[in-house]
This record gives sequence, C-alpha cells and structure tokens, in this order.
Amino acid sequence: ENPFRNRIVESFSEDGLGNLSFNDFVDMFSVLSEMAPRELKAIYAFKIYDFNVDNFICKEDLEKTLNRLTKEELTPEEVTLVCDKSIEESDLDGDNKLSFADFENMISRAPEFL
Ligand SMILES: [Ca+2]
Ligand SMILES: [Ca+2]
Repeated sequence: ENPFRNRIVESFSEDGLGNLSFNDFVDMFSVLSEMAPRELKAIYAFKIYDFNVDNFICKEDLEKTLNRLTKEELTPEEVTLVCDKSIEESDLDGDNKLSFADFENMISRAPEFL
C-alpha cells in the first residue's frame, strides 16, 4: 500500500496519464528496485513529488508529498512548518521553490525523501 501509487504510475507513463506501455512498466520496476542507482531514484522521486508537473517542487507540492509520507499524521500547521523549513534550507538560488539541483541538496540532508 504505497501512498504514492497513482503518482508513481503517472510519472512513469509516457502520456502522463497513467497508461503504462510495456517499456514504461519495465522502467518503473527497474527504478523501484533496490539496485537502482541513487541518481535515477532522485530523478523519479522529483517527478513523483512534482504534482503539478512544472519541473519545480513548490510549497504546495511539498505539502502534498509530506501529507502522504506521514499518512496525514501531522497537523496542517506542522506540515506548513516543515515545508517552509525544508524549502528554506534547500533552496540554493532563493526563488522559493525547488529545482532538481535544490532537490538533490534536500535529499542529501534528508534521505528519507527518497
Ligand atoms: Ca511543481
Ligand atoms: Ca530554487
């Protein structure tokens, strides 16, 4: 029971709608396997957490991510606090959202996001 199930399938489908071709399916399993290189996992984690698919993880994306990771055990205030802090600490270029480079910075401090 993975809280990101739908997002994972959408991210791996070429049409972005969750329709997996056989190749998409094979890609998905190779990335999800324990053997996948960290860099590849990071690329797909970024895609999965980028809910509105604008190539940045903004505060709203991170809030959705966190709500799923914590199975909504945190109060909305706590989620907002953690998101603000994570973005503040990881946002290298100061635009208030996380590019892939910022995201890599974040997961090097907080590997649980992978
Ligand atoms: Ca986004
Ligand atoms: Ca940034």
